[in-house]
Amino acid sequence: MNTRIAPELVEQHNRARQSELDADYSALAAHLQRRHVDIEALTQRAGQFAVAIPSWGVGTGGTRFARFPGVGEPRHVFDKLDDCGVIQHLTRATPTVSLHIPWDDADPSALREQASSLGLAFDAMNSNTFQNQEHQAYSYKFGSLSHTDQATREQAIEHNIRCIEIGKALGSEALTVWVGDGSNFPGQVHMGQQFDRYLEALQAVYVALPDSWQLFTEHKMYEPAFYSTVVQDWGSSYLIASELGPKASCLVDLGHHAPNVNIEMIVSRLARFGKLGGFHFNDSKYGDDDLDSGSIDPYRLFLVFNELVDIEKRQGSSFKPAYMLDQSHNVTDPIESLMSSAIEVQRAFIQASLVDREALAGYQADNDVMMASQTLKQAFRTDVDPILRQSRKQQGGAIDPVAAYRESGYRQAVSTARPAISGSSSGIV
Ligand code: AFD
Ligand code: MN
Ligand code: MN
Repeated sequence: MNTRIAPELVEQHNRARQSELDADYSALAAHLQRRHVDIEALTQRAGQFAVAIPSWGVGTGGTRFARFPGVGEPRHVFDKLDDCGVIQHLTRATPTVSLHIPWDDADPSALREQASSLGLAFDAMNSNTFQNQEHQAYSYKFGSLSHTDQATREQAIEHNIRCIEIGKALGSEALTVWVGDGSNFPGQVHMGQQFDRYLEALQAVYVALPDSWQLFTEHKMYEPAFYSTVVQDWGSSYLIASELGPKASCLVDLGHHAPNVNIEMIVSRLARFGKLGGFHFNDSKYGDDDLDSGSIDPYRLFLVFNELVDIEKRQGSSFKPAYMLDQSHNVTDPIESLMSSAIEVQRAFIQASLVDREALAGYQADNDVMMASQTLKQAFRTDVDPILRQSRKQQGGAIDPVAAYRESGYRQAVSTARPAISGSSSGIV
């Protein structure tokens, strides 16, 4: 079965939208020219933007109550790669895939071959010690890298080292470590000793990292542990990354903070001390909701990118945090959600690139609060969609990826080859 989108379909799709795009693009070019902004430079910049797709994001997600499978869901990692290939083909903003082990365990050379045939490469590897795996000797019920039992900690260390080995064979260059370790009741654990055990165990993983690799430590305030977590916040994450050494840095998942926390301030702090490693983009209303990026609070996403663009201007091209999506798609087609999320993140990046930083610095120096705030708003209010559409079209993507995907009938086509996964597998992916 052909699991690719035909290039002719995309060409036809684009032809039908060409004149509308031309009109919108020249109108925006004229508008930006009045602001002394070169639209072509921005379109180039949009073309350089990339965000990784989480392999687990192409399957339908669920909650602890239920999971409602969609049609034609990927059965295994090779199907997942096919879906990621579609997302990249249509958006041209997602050239890499982030794998989760053991969910995506498969022959590395077969994975590499399929990925490259789809124009994809591999991003950060993700270890999984928040679930028990088949045939494992020790349970993670009471923790993994921070467990009170040494043999359990060693098992978790071994798993992480295995993820590095697989990643080396795939051409990945980073390991993201997120653990469910923590406690559910006051008094359940000695919080200081638990953190010490975690640090010692992660150090053993760190020494196994190749020189060119990075280790990302991902914090999360709660869930599955509901009283305390061992990597609770960006402060703990920063301490871990500092203790480990220069190859370790912090990963900021937008959903992993207390409500209303100022995430852009965290971004600024971590970058200032060289420990901002990367992101898991998503959006949330109440907790770690894993909703589509930019679907709830696009201004917050913009403000995060406002910091990132500012840091990039100061630090130059050496500043390259890893961008990944981490979402759970429970009620939408995951391919549609991932395409529109990648575009939302790219949009925030381009809007943030529009901020008149010289003017902003002047207003800040003069304590002109209103004009400083208006300077950000002016960039945020600019409809940069023609730039994103133009960039996609120039690179062989679709002007409107969701529409092109629906026109292709991809989901229906793969559903015959991918029968529904039987059994009720509830749970968050
Ligand atoms: C978790 C974390 C972490 C993990 C993922 C797995 O965000 O990134 O890899 O979800 O589903 O909540
Ligand atoms: Mn995450
Ligand atoms: Mn999460």
